[in-house]
Amino acid sequence: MTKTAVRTLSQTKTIKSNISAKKAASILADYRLACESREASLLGRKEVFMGKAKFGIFGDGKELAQIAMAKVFRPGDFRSGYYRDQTFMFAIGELTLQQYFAQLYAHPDVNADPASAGRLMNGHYATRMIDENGALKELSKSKNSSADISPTAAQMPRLVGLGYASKLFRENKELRKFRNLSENGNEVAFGTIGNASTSEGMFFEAINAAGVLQIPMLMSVWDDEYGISVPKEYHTTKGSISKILAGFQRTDTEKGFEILIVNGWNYTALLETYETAARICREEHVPVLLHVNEMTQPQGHSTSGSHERYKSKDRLNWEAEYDCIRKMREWIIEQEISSPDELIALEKEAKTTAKTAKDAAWKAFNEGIHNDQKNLDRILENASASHSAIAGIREELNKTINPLRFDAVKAAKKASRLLIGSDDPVRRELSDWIELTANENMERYSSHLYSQSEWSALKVQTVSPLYSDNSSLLDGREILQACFDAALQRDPLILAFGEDVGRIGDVNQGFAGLQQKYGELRVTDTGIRECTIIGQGIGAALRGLRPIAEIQYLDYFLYALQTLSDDLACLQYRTKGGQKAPLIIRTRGHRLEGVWHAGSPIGMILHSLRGIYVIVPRDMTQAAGFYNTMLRSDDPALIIECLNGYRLKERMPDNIGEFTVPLGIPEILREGSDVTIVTYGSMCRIIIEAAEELSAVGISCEVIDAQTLLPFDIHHSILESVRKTNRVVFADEDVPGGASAFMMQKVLEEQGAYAFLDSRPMTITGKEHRPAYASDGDYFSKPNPEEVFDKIYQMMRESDPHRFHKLY
Ligand SMILES: Cc1ncc(C[n+]2csc(CCOP(=O)(O)OP(=O)(O)O)c2C)c(N)n1
Ligand SMILES: [Mg+2]
Repeated sequence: MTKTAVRTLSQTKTIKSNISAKKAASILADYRLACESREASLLGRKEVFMGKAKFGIFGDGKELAQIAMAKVFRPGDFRSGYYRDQTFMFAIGELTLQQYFAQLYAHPDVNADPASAGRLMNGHYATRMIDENGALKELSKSKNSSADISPTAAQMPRLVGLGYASKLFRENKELRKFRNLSENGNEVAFGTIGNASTSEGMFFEAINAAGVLQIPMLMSVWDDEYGISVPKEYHTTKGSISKILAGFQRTDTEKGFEILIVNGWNYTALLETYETAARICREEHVPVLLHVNEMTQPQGHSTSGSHERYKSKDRLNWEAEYDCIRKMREWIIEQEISSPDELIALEKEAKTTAKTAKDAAWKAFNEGIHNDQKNLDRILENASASHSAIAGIREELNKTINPLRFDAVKAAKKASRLLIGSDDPVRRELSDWIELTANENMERYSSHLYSQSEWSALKVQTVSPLYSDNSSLLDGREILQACFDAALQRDPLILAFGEDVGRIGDVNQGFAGLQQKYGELRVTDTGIRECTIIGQGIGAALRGLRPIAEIQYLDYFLYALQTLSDDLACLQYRTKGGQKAPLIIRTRGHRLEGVWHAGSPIGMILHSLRGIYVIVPRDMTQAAGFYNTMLRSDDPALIIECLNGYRLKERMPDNIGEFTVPLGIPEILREGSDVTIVTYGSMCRIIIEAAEELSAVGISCEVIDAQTLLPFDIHHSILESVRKTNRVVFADEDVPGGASAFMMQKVLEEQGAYAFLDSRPMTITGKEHRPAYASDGDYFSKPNPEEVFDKIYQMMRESDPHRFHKLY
């Protein structure tokens, strides 16, 4: 076959004459699955309209392509897809009809909804890749689906990483022994996306990255010509993604993609096309784009509306005629594989199967709620005789149709309020029920933001740095380089990549010489594509590798933020501990100069990345200790190095690859008795300088380096300092109300330090605008030692004007 043109494989073939009984059975099994899946979609929509579920989005119209895709999906393979893929998940045996409905109802039990334990809308698929202890399962033996998210095209960055891992497992001989993770990199990363979502920037970025990396990524575009109500002309130049990506087609002389086109209603062509696509991907490690055209949406986009509002009569008629199940049915009859009567019977069975599963899911969903409510009902019943108002509350609760958990909680709390001040023992019983239920619901709805396994970053053993008389004084960058060298030496699963990380060992030379030492697969340059650098890391980490993905400067972090926030930060949470990606994101920030080289939007990070630890080491020794900690844990972390610290001198610990710094433990850099100053990162040096000046006028500052912002001071040590000084200042380079406000909330509200304050708490921050350029721009935009001095002096003057006279 020529490699120069986009290809359309053969259209429906006649197999009437030579079809075997076995083949016929397999075709009918496929047809049955398609019918069951369709029934699930139809029933799902009804459940929403009956008020039993809140929202529904279904895979009808996409069934046959997904069955074809499932046939070539092998153990060890990975999917990164979107909400239309129910039929695929059924076909690979990783979703039952009952689980499908359990998710529709938001059943908060991992056994009922293994993908999300009721935490996500329906249509978000995932397999459980880690066991109940948090250990990775044998991923090379299971069929794996990475956990779906809702933002369109947001599955793309991660897909790059899933494919990239296969390349590493195949090409890096040191990884051969990890057969629990990969069989020689034979695994294909299957992506799915809707036609309209290909308009997103990250789709194009990911396609380009996959072409550059030459990874086994099989990208299917489900093309139904619409994105909700908006037709293809508004989404895609020339209305066709395969047409505009034709330039990616590989040729005999140039690497690229294989691009294949097939219609979504053509069963045999789909089977054949997927066979070809998977073979190319798996054997040759060449990415394939498979454009599946002429798909339909029999029920429209979702339960939010009906497509009759925006599709023409002609389009609706066409969709009815080209419905893939109808087309397959016609073909089965035409090929005499089965008779219309037999098919009617099969279709009836499919209806019953789907309905039975739906009923079972609904029953199980309600049973859990009912059991909780039963215990409360007993308490309310006991109280009813003596409290008629409680009898009313009970009656009201029992009358509620399809009650949810919150109905019982509301009733219990209402009843409790009626007993305020009473010594009736029912009050105690109600309180106990409320507390128990709150704990259970905490576990149901709020567990697993971070790892809860034995490898949690918070459980890594602390090992102090060791120094000897001849410990050398080196540039900060050399400390980091030695740490990375030791890590790469210690663990073949560790790798690092990013812009300029490979050949020159990053722009500040933390990896200097390490590509030469460990090879291009361990220390690697990438294109300028922050979002897919992160995706490359997420996918690789999901597959058991230990990537350090570098974002060159914190100022360019915004390109990566969406993927970090929507995908990585909530991964453990949204799967309730079913998946983990212990990715380390390395970047550098704080203190350089100018609008795009200043690096301090820490509030933005803290507000969007709960679920990722945020570490802000003040120097490179602390940074090395944090890398060592995180590389021994299974949590993801962002480590922000100080841009101006690479050439400052530090002493090299003798155990550079071994010592660890614990998370959430602030360090007192200078003891004092008048005011506690909480800061982090590069500001530590500025605050210390100011503290020295302040001590000359008799003000004693206690300077505390928070070290990590997520988690923040887990043992409340700052409270102890404030108890002593009775004054507190939070200082950083972020905007007013940014990370300083975060720290203030933690210390004053959470730790309760407000009770010990003699002065108004204060924040010292950068200006609201981005920092101006050059040294003066920096000085007047960000906190400087003089400003810190003045503000703290003024604070002291307010409390003791006789001792501290007017400054200016
Ligand atoms: C970033 C983002 N923008 C908007 C939405 C809302 N939305 C959900 S699905 C969808 C249309 C997607 O169409 P397409 O990719 O063609 O997939 P289809 O539903 O047609 O299979 C939109 C706009 C979203 N989920 N994410
Ligand atoms: Mg579409």
